[in-house]
Amino acid sequence: MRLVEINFDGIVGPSHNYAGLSLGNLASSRNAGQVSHPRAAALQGLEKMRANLQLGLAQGLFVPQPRPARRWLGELGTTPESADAGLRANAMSASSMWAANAATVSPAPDTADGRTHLTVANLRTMPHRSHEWPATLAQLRLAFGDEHHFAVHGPVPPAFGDEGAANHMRSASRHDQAGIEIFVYGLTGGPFPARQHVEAFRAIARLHRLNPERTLFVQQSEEAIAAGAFHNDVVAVANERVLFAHSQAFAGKDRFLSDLAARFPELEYVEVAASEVSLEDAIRSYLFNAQLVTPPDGRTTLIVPEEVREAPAVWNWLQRHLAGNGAIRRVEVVDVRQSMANGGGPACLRLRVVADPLTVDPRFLVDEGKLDRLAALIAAEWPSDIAPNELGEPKLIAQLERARQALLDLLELQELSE
Ligand code: SUG
Repeated sequence: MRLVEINFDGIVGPSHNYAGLSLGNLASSRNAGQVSHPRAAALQGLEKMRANLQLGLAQGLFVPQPRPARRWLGELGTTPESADAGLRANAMSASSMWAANAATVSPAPDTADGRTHLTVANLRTMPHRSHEWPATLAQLRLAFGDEHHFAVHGPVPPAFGDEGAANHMRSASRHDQAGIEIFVYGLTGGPFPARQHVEAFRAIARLHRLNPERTLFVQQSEEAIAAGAFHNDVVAVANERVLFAHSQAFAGKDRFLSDLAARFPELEYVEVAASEVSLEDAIRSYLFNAQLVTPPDGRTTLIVPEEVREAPAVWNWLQRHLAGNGAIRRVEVVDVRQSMANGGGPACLRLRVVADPLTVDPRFLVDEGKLDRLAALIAAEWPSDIAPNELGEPKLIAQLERARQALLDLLELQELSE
């Protein structure tokens, strides 16, 4: 068994558009009504995967969901043709690209039965995301179908909102060692919804058979949610020994940090003080919505979006940190602007799973050759742009459904056809 971190990125679906559906996600609201570029968006996502491969990291993918979500509209007694514009937009979002919200993952070294556990997120707070979980679950059951190594759970009941790995962190000396799992929940977000309910995470910790002594629950600060950090991964990210966070990320921060350090003395906590980078700058640039990874050369690397380079206070902070030989040893910049405009940075686009790649269905793993084939298909089939008022056009709908089917054919994932 060779347990490594595998990042599964959601391929950006052909219906990617800016309908402004996520209250509390400032980028989504700011860009509502803009013309989107699905083809460019998906190609940007593939280039990010390629950059990960070139760093020597294992890389996987998830496929976009059927859009329009005919099944969901049917449950609401309507169809893509007859639904009003609001419902239709909720059935057309490509939001499953943000795979950090697909599931919460507890790697095998942390669980009592020695299997990697995944619980699909119910995403019940936002209507456009609340219907993602059945199609996500179908993919998880395929990708991680080896029951000897994985346990895939259905969603926790919708009484308790759950947004998956975006609010979950793990501290461990190495990925393949037992770690401390950290569950970040929201209580209030001022004017904005707190999407992650503590009861959902308590249930997941039980279902995943975690050791309560090595499990922490911490509240996300109200000020962070109110400033636009609708998920914890907009203000904090952890990898192995390093926890990188904004000083205003957590409520009861001192207690949390001392509880964590008591359980995990090797912790290297890297804090960005509000006096150096404001919460507003952190959220606009997505400094923390970065992939913090350990490539084979062992140098802790932060993969940030272009927007970080464009925010002087943020970029200068990183340069000072690098010059001072801090815990982060290398910074890589990726262009995911189309996703960023809907509030999804490099970390939102991936689900981290610690596993032996040999135990994963190979159709969900990528190499450079597969990325080339995917890029050619996307260039041929994905729409180049979509204006929000085009979402109901039969010609566009036919193109979206054709494009997805072509992708499933290329990946030999016909089981996921609807
Ligand atoms: O749930 N945006 C997503 C962004 C998710 C980011 N994920 C993480 N932070 N892990 C959301 O708010 C915008 C869709 C729209 O407006 O059409 C949207 O759903």
